[in-house]
Amino acid sequence: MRIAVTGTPGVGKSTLARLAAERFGWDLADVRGLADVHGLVVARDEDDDADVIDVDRLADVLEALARDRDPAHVEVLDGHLSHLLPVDLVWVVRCDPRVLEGRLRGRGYAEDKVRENLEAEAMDLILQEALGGDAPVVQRDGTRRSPEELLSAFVDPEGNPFKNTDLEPIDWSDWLLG
Ligand code: DAT
Repeated sequence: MRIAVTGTPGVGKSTLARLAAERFGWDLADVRGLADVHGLVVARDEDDDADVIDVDRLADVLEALARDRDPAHVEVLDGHLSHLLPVDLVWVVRCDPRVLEGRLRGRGYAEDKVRENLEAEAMDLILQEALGGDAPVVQRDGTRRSPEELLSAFVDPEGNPFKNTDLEPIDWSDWLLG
């Protein structure tokens, strides 16, 4: 089975995905790396300073790979597009825009790119996209949790990722209005 670890850039996806893979012996892959390996980074969006990935074709590749896999085998798929790919479960990691802002600025993102990502986070954009898919969606706020605490909020100690499948309530509309 495949778990998408998704969320706005900077929320802590890679940190969580790496920790989960290490803790439970799961495989780890990231969307950007897979797209690269399969020749599916199709363009570069200079305005957005981001690579454009052919998500539909990557979905076909991942579908084919899953057919050859033992269903008990767990793979975590890290990336802000991972919820658009064939997965069995989606983990949406969240981070308060007031904290996320510092992380994105620390990455050297341009002002409009920082703003765009903070607005997307405050408006639950990725959560809404994920809810439009077929897989169950779990949402957790990582703002005041260490990576360890965040992992424990997604998965039970035995590594059963289907134990908690609910959406933690999150409302950052005050940030949007402020
Ligand atoms: P993403 O993969 O979503 O872009 P990341 O895992 O690279 O995010 O983390 C972004 C930054 O935030 C990085 O400097 C590590 C830090 N970070 C990640 N998880 C955290 C957590 N739970 N608490 C505090 N800082 C965290």
